[in-house]
Amino acid sequence: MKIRNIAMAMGAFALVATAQNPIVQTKCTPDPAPYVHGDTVYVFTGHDEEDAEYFSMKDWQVYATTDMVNWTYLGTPMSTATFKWAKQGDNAWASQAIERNGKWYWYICAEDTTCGLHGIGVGVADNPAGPYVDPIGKPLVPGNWGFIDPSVFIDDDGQAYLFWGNNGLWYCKLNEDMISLGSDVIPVENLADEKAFGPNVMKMDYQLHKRVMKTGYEEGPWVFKRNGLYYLVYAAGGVPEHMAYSTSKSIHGPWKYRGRVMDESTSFTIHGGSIEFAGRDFMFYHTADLPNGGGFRRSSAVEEFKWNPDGTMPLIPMTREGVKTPVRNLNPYQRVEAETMADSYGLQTDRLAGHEHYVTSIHNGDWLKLRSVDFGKGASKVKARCRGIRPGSIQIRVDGKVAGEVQVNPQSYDWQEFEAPVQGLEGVHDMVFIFRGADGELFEFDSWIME
Ligand code: FUB
Repeated sequence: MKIRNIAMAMGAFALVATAQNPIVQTKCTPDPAPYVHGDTVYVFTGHDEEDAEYFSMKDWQVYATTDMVNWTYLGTPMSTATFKWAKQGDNAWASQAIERNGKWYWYICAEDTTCGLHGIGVGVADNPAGPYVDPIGKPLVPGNWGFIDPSVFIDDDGQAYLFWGNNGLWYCKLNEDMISLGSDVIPVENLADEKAFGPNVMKMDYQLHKRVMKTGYEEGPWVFKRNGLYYLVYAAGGVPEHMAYSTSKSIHGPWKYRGRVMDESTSFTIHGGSIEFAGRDFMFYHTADLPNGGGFRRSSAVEEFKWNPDGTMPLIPMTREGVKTPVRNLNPYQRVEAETMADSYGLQTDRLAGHEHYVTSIHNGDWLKLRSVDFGKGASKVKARCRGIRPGSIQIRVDGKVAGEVQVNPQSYDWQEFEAPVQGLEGVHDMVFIFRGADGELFEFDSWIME
């Protein structure tokens, strides 16, 4: 994925200077499932391997933001190893998480080894970043054809529901414990009804190797309620998928097809979902838009949109620009995790569970960008926490000018703080850290703060 060339790195920086999508550049992040909790948006994603030529997915990741433009990696707290019943090291497909009574319930699909088909599982944690455990030690919904892509929803009366399905749509009630079913599994029978789920289309089925009639609904349900109406957003029309939606006055249907929400993405799948955050609305989806992206190397993206006054959803264009106006500015006088970034080139984040995360695989010319940093009346010093045995520096640039440069020479794998004076930093600006040093991997970077 990486092309280590300083001219290319700087060229890439110039080209993507205003790009917000994909929202994460350090890893592939398919099947984004956003969740608003207080002043934070969490996005739970899958993880396509960087070299995947077919679905190759082993674990699930979490990212968070408070401003919708700077994203913090919270780690990779669940993998197939969390679920003893699952095939290990593969088939860790789409997921969605929700908080209830202080516990986090993360519904995933993975291969149920008893039948070799995907089933639905649930991980539970006290914190969105984990650690997660499988509280039942078996699939919540045992494997069956098309049993992928769980979407969880809690209605106003407290009743929780789980929807899921590819080439089929099923749902059931969840008990209040969120880890047991509160009803039978109910199939939605009328997927071929065009008034319910949109046009049926003849499409190539890549598993059957022939053209087949596809229903409007394909996979990736995303269920929510707005102004008393239930919305079901889904990947539609076979592959390549677009995003469409249906609505209903009851969670039990009947569903009424309402139209397209997004056209086909650069990836042949388009899993996503919407949130309202800070009085604004955002739609998440995935694309193949990383430099090494592809249909099996997908990345989360987000667009802001406005609801139509009559409660219908607009057709939301996909952009590289993404969210133009941050929800709030970033405070550089509180410690900022190094793995918080709006954009980056070259460097990586760790692949760990737990709460300690850092930026690694830093090479000469790599950079990371933060948007909308509020320096207020002026910063005079920057401190950076780093470790490693290969020295280098972090150059701070704002509006193309060098504001300071931290020399980093830890000479050990213990975290140490390095500092440098900064100048000319007042008011609100985007800021870039450019990493410099000899060829090869440099130090690791944990966090920074300004004074
Ligand atoms: O990421 C694996 C599968 O691809 C998901 O479960 C589907 O929704 C599609 O995005």
